[in-house]
Amino acid sequence: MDADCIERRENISIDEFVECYLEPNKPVILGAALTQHWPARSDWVTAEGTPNFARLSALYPADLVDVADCDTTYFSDHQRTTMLLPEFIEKWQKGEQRLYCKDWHFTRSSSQYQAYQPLPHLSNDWLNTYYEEEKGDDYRFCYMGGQGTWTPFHEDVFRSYSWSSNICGQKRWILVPPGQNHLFTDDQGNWVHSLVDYDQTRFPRLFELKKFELMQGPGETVFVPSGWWHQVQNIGDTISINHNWTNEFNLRRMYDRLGHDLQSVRYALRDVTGMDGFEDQVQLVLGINSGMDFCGFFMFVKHMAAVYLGHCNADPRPLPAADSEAKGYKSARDCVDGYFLSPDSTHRALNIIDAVLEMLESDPTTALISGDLKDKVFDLRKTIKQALHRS
Ligand SMILES: O=C(O)CCC(=O)C(=O)O
Ligand SMILES: [Fe+2]
Repeated sequence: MDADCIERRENISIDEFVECYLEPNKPVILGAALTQHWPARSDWVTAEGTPNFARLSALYPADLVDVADCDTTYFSDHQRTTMLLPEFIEKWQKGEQRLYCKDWHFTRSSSQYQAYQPLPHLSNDWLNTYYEEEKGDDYRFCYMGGQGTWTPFHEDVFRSYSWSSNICGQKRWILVPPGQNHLFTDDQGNWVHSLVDYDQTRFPRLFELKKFELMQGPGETVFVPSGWWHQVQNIGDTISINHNWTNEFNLRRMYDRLGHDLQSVRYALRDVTGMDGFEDQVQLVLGINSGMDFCGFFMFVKHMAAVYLGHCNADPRPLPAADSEAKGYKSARDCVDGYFLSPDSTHRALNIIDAVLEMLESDPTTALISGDLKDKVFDLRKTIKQALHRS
């Protein structure tokens, strides 16, 4: 595939983003002007455009961060250690190893100031709304590392979308559209660690892979669609802010992924298929492996359905104040742009929720597991239908 055929958009309305990229699940690079006003883009960076090491250490002196050694392999990832952020920054400056600070939940500790705000186009974020409100957790990260640090080939959790904005530096991305797992999976069911350095005897058909490559410059944002595998390499000292996120447009994909993972667990436990409580054991393992079982998925959907049912019954929430200097972080729900709260958007979201719940309700697994999941799904669908009918 052409090396540079991922579109770059400098100026794009939310409507156009939804129509051309979010709904069709297509990648896009959003222009640097959109992040220009983020405090992180000036506070974390020197006038020369390099990381402001001293400032970062001063802002986050006590944060424990996960640091990957990019010259090692640990299952599908690199080996990782934990250290204080200033310790990592010191090692980074020395540059003796390719160390990469990853998945740092920097918004948790920093109540000092709002370093950024998700672009309005990317603000319809059910994953962070749910995790923040129900689990006290989040999928908001910062990544920092020097020349050649990289993230191995992977697909994101829950078949979520990701967005990644460069605060400074550049990233080289390889993006692989869904449906090609057979080309990058070996006889043992393991996927390839790196698309640029691999054993051809283990992955003889990898050369057939359809893929896109792109360079992401300072300030630019990459939208990674749902189910697109990717590998990322930093060019020079690079810092990025990344979110995993989901919404109505990939809810079906999220559900399909759960069904696929369920089949893998069933297969792994095939020797004990007939035992008492087998389906509950499968759910237990599914929850551990995939981060969510069927009931967990339902709780997630129910939470978001309640948000939209609230919109049907009351005035839409006012637009969030555009005050990026505000102290403390805005909740995921408060970042959602008004575009996604309109009556049309609310109807669309509830209709999609109902369609996915219909699949969950009629899935044989739903009736097999203990508890009354099927009844709960039925009841929620009834409430949604009534609300859709009323409004
Ligand atoms: O920037 C990186 O190293 C990895 C980013 C990534 O995998 C993502 O945003 O989903
Ligand atoms: Fe990723």
